[in-house]
Amino acid sequence: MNISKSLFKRAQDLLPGGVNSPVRAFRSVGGSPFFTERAQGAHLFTADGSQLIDFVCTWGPSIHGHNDPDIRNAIIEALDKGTSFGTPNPYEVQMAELLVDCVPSLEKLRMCNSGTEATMSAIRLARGFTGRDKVIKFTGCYHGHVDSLLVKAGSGALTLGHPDSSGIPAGFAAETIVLDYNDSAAVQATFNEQGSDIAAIIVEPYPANCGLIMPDTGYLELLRELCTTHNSVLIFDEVMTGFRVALGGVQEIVGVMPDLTAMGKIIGGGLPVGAFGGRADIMNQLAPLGPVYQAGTLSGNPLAMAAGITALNKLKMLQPYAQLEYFGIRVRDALLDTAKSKGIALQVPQVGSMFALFFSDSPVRNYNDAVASDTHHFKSLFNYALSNGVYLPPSAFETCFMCTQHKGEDIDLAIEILCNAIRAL
Ligand code: KE4
Repeated sequence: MNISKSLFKRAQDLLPGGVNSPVRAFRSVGGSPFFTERAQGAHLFTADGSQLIDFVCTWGPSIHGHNDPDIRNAIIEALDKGTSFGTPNPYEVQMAELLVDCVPSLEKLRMCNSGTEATMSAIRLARGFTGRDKVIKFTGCYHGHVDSLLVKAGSGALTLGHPDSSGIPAGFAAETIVLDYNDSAAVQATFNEQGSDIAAIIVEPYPANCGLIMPDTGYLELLRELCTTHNSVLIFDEVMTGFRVALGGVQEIVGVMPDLTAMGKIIGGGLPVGAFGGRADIMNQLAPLGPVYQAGTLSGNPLAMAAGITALNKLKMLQPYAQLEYFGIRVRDALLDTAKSKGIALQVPQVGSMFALFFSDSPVRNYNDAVASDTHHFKSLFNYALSNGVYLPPSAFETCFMCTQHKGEDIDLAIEILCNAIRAL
């Protein structure tokens, strides 16, 4: 850990907290972060010479495993033609056709450079389309560091104890209505009182930024019904779940069609990317057609498009979702069985290759349940696992990811180490 420690010291002199994204700083799990030298398949190789089985998968993008050879070759092939043109390029059309083919609700879309840009643009578009200002979000959901959405946010904001970021003008936050996820009465009452002022609901259909939370039966359908009745825009933030839980994301699984969808992560194949799209009548409000402005120097960048096209085509060809579900269930059941044998209260919500760990007596249905879980147990488990070669997200308020390369001895070894971590509590 000496090389990582010296790198971290240099980093801290120049980067706030020594990181370019807060959750990487290990602030809630103690110690200092390792630095990654390279990554391959299900493994990270640290600057200190350690090999780790990775359950973060760079926060979701590497569903095919790190440094996938097909994605690499696609990037190299694109690179031979240049890195950025600032003009339309053929890859953008191919990507757009792929996304519309994969995601049920997409009629039109626009590429951008991060999930944050995608949700920020979708919110602006919904406000421009409806002429309304209010937006509903849900406590614990994280939609990137968008000013108006950093209110009771999850992920790193929650991890570091600042779910309401400073630096957000009160006027911005005043336009954001924050409700508890899975509270049907609250969202119904809010629309009854002020439905004609509500531009949009933005929701992670499966919230995965305060651990992993699943919707109550009928909840997503209720959000759809309320938006339809009140002419508000339903935005699914599928930056994390898109192409992860199914090729068409949560909307394919539950059959609830949002008006707009925010996307990111997997569709960039590991390079910077975001996208938002949905109903053509809404998307056509975007410049240069309509009055809602949105732009980006590197939007549709050929390298990122080439990487994302390959990642998506590989998902279409392989359809790895049954395999990923099998991996997720194996880990979930092993952890639950071990915790039960030790008399430890553990919940392991799991969907496909996503799972979370809540040390809690009862299932976690919302933010309050999540923050009431035992984060000290999580910290102990995280550090035991890391010291034995398994890297979990460095926060109790994140979600674990697996990839198609978590197979054979890797998954067996990881399960053994995670179960030993529970036994050591
Ligand atoms: P980015 O701007 O980080 O590309 O995407 C923001 C975003 C939007 N919506 C959802 C549902 C997200 O999960 C994210 C980003 N996810 C976090 C992990 N929980 C990224 C990791 C980080 O912030 O370093």
